[in-house]
Amino acid sequence: MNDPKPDPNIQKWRTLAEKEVKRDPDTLVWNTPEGIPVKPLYTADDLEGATHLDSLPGFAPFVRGPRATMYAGRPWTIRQYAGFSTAEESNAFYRKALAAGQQGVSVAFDLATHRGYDSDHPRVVGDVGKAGVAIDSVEDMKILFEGIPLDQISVSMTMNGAVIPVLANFIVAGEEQGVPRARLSGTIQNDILKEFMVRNTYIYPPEPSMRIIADIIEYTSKEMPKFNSISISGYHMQEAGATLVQELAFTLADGREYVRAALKKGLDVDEFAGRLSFFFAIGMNFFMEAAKLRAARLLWTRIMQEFEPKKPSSLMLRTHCQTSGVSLQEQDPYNNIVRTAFEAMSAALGGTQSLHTNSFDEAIALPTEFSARIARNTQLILQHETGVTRVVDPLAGSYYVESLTKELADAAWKLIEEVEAMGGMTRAVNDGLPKRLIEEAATRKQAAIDRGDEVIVGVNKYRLETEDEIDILDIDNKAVREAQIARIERTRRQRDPKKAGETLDRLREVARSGQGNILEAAVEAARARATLGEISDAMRDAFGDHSAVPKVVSKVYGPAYEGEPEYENLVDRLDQFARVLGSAPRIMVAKLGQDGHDRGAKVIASAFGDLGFEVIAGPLFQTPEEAADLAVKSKVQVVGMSSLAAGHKTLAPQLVEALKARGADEVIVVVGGVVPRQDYQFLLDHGVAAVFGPGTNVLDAARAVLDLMEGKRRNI
Ligand code: MLC
Ligand code: 5AD
Repeated sequence: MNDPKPDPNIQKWRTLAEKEVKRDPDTLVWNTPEGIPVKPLYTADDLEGATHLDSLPGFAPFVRGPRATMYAGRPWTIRQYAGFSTAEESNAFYRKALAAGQQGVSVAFDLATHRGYDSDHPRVVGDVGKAGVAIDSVEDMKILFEGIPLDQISVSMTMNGAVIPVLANFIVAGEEQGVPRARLSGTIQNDILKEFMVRNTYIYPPEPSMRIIADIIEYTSKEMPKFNSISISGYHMQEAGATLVQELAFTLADGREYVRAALKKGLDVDEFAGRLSFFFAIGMNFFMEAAKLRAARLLWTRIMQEFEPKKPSSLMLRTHCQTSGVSLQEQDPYNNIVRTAFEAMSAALGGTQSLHTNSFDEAIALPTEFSARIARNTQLILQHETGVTRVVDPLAGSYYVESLTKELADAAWKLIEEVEAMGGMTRAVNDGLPKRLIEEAATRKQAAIDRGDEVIVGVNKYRLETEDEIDILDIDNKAVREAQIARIERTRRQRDPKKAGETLDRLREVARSGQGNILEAAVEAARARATLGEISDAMRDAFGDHSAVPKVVSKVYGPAYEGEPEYENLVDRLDQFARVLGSAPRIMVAKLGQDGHDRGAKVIASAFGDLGFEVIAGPLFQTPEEAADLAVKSKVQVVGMSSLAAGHKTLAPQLVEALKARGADEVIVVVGGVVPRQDYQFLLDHGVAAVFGPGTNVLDAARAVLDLMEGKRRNI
């Protein structure tokens, strides 16, 4: 647009455009959060410098797709992520879904399992069976896959922290189902770097965590040729607020780091590179998301060429995608079906190999059978009715999409090079750079939504006067926990204790000494019915636990509101209140239980800090008692508990009680996050002063907290 020697035809267009909109057409440029200016018109001129345009699908650099025929030969796998309650209930859910058109299984584990705790551990009382299925030993794993032929159906398991016991249990469950490990097909997420950045279900410190990954790649490349050893994930970065450029760059840089870790084990690159897989989020920026997948394939080929593989498949990026959870809203939730359908179409146009479409009740609770059916059918309709599968890479040649592909690739490459200059992704993660950049982007996005610059239909515009309640899935967490504890006790009673003990000792030794393969040792322990918690603890003995000190970004939310009376008034009110109080009002943002989803907590902490609160960011994974201790020690007036993993009904009342027990009844407790409206009254009856559901404007929340502090108890 700012071409010094504009093409005469473009000049004509500009003149006409100006007449049409009665202003300079440059004002129509949309500056995306990625820093990419999206123009109203793209032409052949925009393709200058793009070197990928002649490539063909199935050939490096795979911009047009990893397969020659893509969906014309075989559509993507409809792979819905699911899991809740017990192995029995999740198994029944999978079998029904497979009978109704789903093509692959994808297991969501509960947070106790993620963090390496058995269901009987005191730290996980609120988490068992809530956000996924509880798995404590091979016995649970066998039930999970009963009647699902593991030599025919591929299984994805989203597991990172407790990846060793979970994969070991899966291998043994397959074996006992009559399927040797060489015939198991599927994927294990096994991507720890993004856990340290955003997802937070880590257990051990970074260094031993990287060894675990290398050991898994080594084991699977030798023993499980049909199994994808890793799913290098950007999904959670976008969920945590990352821009698409950040998602792209950090994911590919993570991938490069894992390749290096595997090479350090002495593996040949062609032994394992073809079984590395990826996972991206697909949000609402329709064309840019499709372009992102094309750019990802281009860049991955570039990265892998450095390692000089011989097999073309070693250069190939294959990916799973999931539609975006954060793009879905609690308000007017049926709109989410529409959002998800657009996102799914974008993933298909980008050339994904496998796809999960979210359910419309995403922002409220886990999917019900009904919402899961609509989500699955969204993909079935896309595959069977729209014709998108008939042609490979139908967006190719679009001036806009090709130009976006190049711009995204260039911008991401720049960031990848920055990470490289820091010494690679493990170093960058240790330094905290990616986390900080993502949290800044998340805070900026929240400000854009709160200000209404970014429109969300039914939330900050076109909001309904009244919202109908929808049916939700509620898990009876107490019953699940009791059933799990009974099964753990039975397993322990029936096993050979000597054998279990010996295999655990051997595992501990392999972990400690650095000699031998950890997964191989864990398979023996799983076979001897050592539990997930015991296997994780044996490794804890060797590696220790990782704990992170929460850091909060500042001066991002505030400056975005600079000069707005609404913001300035609130700052003034807080200032006056601080003068009455004699110091800034103090709020602690708490994360309880094993719920590591901290985007919301971090954004609140950051924005409240800018407004004038003194914010104490509590560490992750606290028990209610630990949180109460910190609140008392920090002399806060308010504790804001952020809950995204459905533990609120157990944990919030316990927090209120713990504060009372410490004589801190005056501390106001508020709860924010994914809390269904059905639960509000329960929380209010149990001493919670206010509940802030999804989609709450941060300034509204701050005003409400201030009102409460000023003694006006009210609910919003
Ligand atoms: C594919 N095939 C073809 C073909 N297309 N053959 C002929 N012609 C074509 N056009 C072949 C492939 O080579 C392969 O065989 C087989 O068909 C299956 O195809 P695929 O493309 O490999 O698909 P799939 O098995 O589904 O694997 C996709 C994947 C994998 C590589 C991306 O890693 C995967 O399934 N990932 C899913 C990850 C996931 O669900 N994660 C959930 C995260 S949820 P062969 O023999 O070559 O294998 C989460 C949320 C949270 O993380 O935070 O909790
Ligand atoms: N069942 C189905 N979907 C789930 N998600 C998380 N846990 C489950 C589960 N148990 C989905 C949601 C969320 C994303 C991380 O994965 O869409 O946003």
